[in-house]
Amino acid sequence: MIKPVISIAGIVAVICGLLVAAVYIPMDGSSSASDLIVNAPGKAPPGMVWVPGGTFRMGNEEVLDASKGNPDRIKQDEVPAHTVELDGFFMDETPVTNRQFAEFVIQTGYVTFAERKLTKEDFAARGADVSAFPQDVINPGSMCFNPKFDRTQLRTDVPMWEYSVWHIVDGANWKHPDGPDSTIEDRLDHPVVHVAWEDAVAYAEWAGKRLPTEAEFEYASRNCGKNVKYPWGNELVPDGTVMANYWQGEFPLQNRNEDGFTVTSPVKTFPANELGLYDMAGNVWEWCSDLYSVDYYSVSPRRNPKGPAESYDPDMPGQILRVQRGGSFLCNYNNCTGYRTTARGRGDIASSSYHNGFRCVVDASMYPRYLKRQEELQKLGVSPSGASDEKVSALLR
Ligand SMILES: [Ca+2]
Ligand SMILES: [Ca+2]
Repeated sequence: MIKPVISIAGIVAVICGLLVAAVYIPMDGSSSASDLIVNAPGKAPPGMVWVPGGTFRMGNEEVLDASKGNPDRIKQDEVPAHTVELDGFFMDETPVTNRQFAEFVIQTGYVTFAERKLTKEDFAARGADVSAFPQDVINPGSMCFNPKFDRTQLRTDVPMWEYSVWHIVDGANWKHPDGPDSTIEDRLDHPVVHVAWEDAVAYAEWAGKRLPTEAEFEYASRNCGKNVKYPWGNELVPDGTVMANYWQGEFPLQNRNEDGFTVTSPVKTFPANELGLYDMAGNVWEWCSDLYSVDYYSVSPRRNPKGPAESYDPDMPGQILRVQRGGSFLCNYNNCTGYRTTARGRGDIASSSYHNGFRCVVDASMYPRYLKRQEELQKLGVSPSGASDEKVSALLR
């Protein structure tokens, strides 16, 4: 037997290239897929992989029919599926880790949203309705799971019920994920959490990168847009193997913890998808650049969609919402099923939480600028994998 030796990158390029050739059928003449960026503009930045451009059906192809039930908990915002053409881009292999975020903070002195003593005006400037705020100055803090939630009062049949088991913890932030008494020192290679959207953008700009668009995230998660329910295929637990960090059992009453993690897990604990991307499902929800609107898929442009001009969600009226993707360690079958490749999430820009992080991308147009930035950061002694244990300890002291 002769085993052909083909690199994973080669296979991916071929698969994605074929997909472009096979799927693209010009419909409206508004654009031509032949000029999509498929080939990488150069060597992949450290810790990133090239996602070749292509054409795919974004969203969920299922026709929602209440009489047939909805075991996957597909939401109305995932339909209609629609054709999207994307240029290629480099994507971080993993969510940004505490170690990487620490280096950013060491270099810049950046203070995250959750660490700031904010006023009503700060929240109002980010779209929040502050009329019900009890005081003018809001203590620094962030959203955590409330293990002491009232089980007798739990109702899971109302919209947004998940929030009833959350609470804001004073002093919770990226350095103290469970509250002031907790630390990241034993979680340096876990995704950073408690980052608001503006914190994620600040990091990305510093690194010479940007947040992915929602379309880029879904396309990459689905291995260049393949019709797969999960980044690893169509079965949630193939051969009994849990493939990502999510919640096994009935949320929020029972966590069987079959994957070994009740909160975040170190990145790369679970297998990568075909492109070499880790944690695209589960672990933490990841901020995207787009504003969120429930009905965006009906009006989304075909080429490189970047989201609506205004956010809209009838369940969260008046709030400015940005898309989050991929689901978190809290997602499970009776709750959000956010680990499905087409599942959409969203977050208020004036908020952060303990299951929410991000990763970055670099597209072809940014690549030359990125290389210059990478050189500058190298001169400052910044490693792409983040700060050393010693540097983080010094920062936390
Ligand atoms: Ca878990
Ligand atoms: Ca994730």
